[in-house]
Amino acid sequence: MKFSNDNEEKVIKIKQSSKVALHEIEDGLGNTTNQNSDGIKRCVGCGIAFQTEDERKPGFVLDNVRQDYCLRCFKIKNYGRLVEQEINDKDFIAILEEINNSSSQIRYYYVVDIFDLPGSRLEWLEKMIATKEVIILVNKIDLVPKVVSKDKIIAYVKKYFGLGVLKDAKIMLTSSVKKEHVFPLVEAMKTVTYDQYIVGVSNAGKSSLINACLYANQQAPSVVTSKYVNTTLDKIKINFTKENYVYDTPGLVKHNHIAIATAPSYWDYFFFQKEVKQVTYQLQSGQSIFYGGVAWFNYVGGAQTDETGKELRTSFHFYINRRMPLHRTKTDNSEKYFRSHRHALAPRLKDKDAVFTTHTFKFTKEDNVDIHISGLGWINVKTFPGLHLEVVVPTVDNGGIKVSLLPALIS
Ligand SMILES: Nc1nc2c(ncn2[C@@H]2O[C@H](COP(=O)(O)OP(=O)(O)O)[C@@H](O)[C@H]2O)c(=O)[nH]1
Ligand SMILES: [Mg+2]
Repeated sequence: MKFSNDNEEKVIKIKQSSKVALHEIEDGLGNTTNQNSDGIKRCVGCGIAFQTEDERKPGFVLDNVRQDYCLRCFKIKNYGRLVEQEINDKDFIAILEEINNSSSQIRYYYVVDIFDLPGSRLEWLEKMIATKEVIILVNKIDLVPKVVSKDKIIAYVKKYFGLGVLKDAKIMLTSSVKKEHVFPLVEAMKTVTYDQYIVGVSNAGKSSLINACLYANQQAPSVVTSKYVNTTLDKIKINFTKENYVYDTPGLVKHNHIAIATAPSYWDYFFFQKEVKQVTYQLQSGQSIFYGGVAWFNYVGGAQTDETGKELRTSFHFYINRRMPLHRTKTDNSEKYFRSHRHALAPRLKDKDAVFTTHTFKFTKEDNVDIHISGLGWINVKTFPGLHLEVVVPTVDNGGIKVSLLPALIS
């Protein structure tokens, strides 16, 4: 639906004047964020305190008494609109530090995204929460191809966290779109009567999980979720029973995720709802594969040969978002190809003069590995001595797009 500016104002005003229905919620149950005894009414969508003074600032509402959602959440929820906010990392870190210091007995649910495992980890957050009880929620498990067993994923994640501060944390697989992965979480949450917080990077799916838990518990899902970052602005209190509650929290923006190098209109290519797609290429050295117009992969060299000295092709399995177009080209031409096609390619980079960082992988033995590119999925390959690969990603601030080498998930 499209509105002109004038109309849009009008529609929003009319609609916003009717109270958003949270009628399934009894007093003290469900999303209780705006039923605080301290008197400050908060948005049930993002947790921010309401204000009626400045429309450009977080928490603005037209009618403080009758509305449950701030105008920003109302727009995201009903029109899928992105509304820019002046919120920065410092505010988020302050909220999380305050939480951590608030009590000695806290249970954290640390949410990581299975499609972006390395990119959804935050070292400082892991250090902070490690002093308390932690359950790692490996989320968006619906994205993993069904052939991969749950036990295998758990063993994989356990090994991945095995060397870090969270090595003893319990691991649960979750997905807000699969009931069987929501019920065990609600049950786990309902057994605890001390403070519980759901934490993790922005877009890991924290708020969607809370909503799924509310729904599974026959309460009204009310927290606002979106493909944009900074959707949740402050903590949101959810009561599953009268004695028992969990807080949703804001997530830190992933500065190392490819989405930040593109305009928000392309974010469907990076945050999505369907199982990942596997695309296999049999490549010769000197060939490259492009991810739309945002990054590319080079098979530089080291190819094996047959008895006659002829080069053997190597299989590369790309695990990607279904919407992501891949194109094959010659490595020699790759940067030129990118520069000449950048206007025609989708998704494309915001910065037309983008500079690139090359990640080099040289293998000395046989192995089965995944190269993860934060936001683009992973490339699986069986390595051999001499194999030389590169991943070329746009250079962004804060250390750039995360590219990491992990043992293979699917073998
Ligand atoms: N496929 C899939 N997508 C999810 C899941 N949970 C969340 N998402 C998507 O991930 C994006 C971020 O979700 P949101 O709940 O707002 O994340 P938050 O920032 O951690 O609260 C949205 O586009 C959601 O639709 C899930 O379990 N499976
Ligand atoms: Mg959220």
